This record gives sequence, structure tokens and C-alpha cells, in this order.
Amino acid sequence: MRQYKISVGALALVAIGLMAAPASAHPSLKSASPAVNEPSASSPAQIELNFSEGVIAKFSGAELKDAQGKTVTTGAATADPKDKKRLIVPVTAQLTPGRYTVNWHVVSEDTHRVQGQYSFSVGQ
Ligand SMILES: [Cu+2]
Repeated sequence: MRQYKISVGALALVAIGLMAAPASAHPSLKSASPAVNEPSASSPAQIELNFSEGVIAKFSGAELKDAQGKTVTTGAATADPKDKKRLIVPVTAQLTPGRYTVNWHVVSEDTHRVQGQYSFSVGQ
């Protein structure tokens, strides 16, 4: 009986150790459309953000700002049903030529929250 208790305790310690292990996987932005160094010829209908991990759209999103720092209204972010690593943000407004910044935040499927930003430009 005592032997049994010790082994359960040991197992619990192992389990706690596993949970406390640092997560090596966090979502990072792999690519985007419009791309960073390829100006979009015309106003994009949507912004696609491709991450290294699947993301939960409900807890993810992006804020679009123009060169003056003014927020541009966008639709709600959704995950691509065929690829959970891709977050799609509909651009409802017609973007005038210039530089735009996307402030994104995502919660990955392992519940880690990460945020960042990237810029693209719409051609003249
Ligand atoms: Cu993570």
C-alpha cells in the first residue's frame, strides 16, 4: 500500500514537470498577402496572414492602420477552413495608395497568445 502511494506521488511529479516544460512552439508570422516587399497593385480585398501554427480565429484578429496611423475598418478575422494556420481579414474599405501597417494578434491552438505587426503598401 505504501509502495503504491509513492509511485502515484512520483507520477504526479512527472506530470507537473511535463506541464511546466517551456513550450518551444509559438505562432510566428511566416508570410502574408499583400506581401511585405511586393506592393499590391490595387486595393486588396483581404489580408492573409500565414502562421507557423494553427490559430483560433475567435481570439485572433488584426488592426489595419494607414500611414497617418488612422485605423481602417476591416471585417472580422476568420481562419481558412482548409488551413487553420491562415488568418483572413476582409478589407471592406477601398485602400488608397500608400503604406499600411497590420497590427495582428493571434491565439494558437496551444492557447499561446502572440502579437506583432507587418507593413505592406498599395501601389500608386
Ligand atoms: Cu506556443
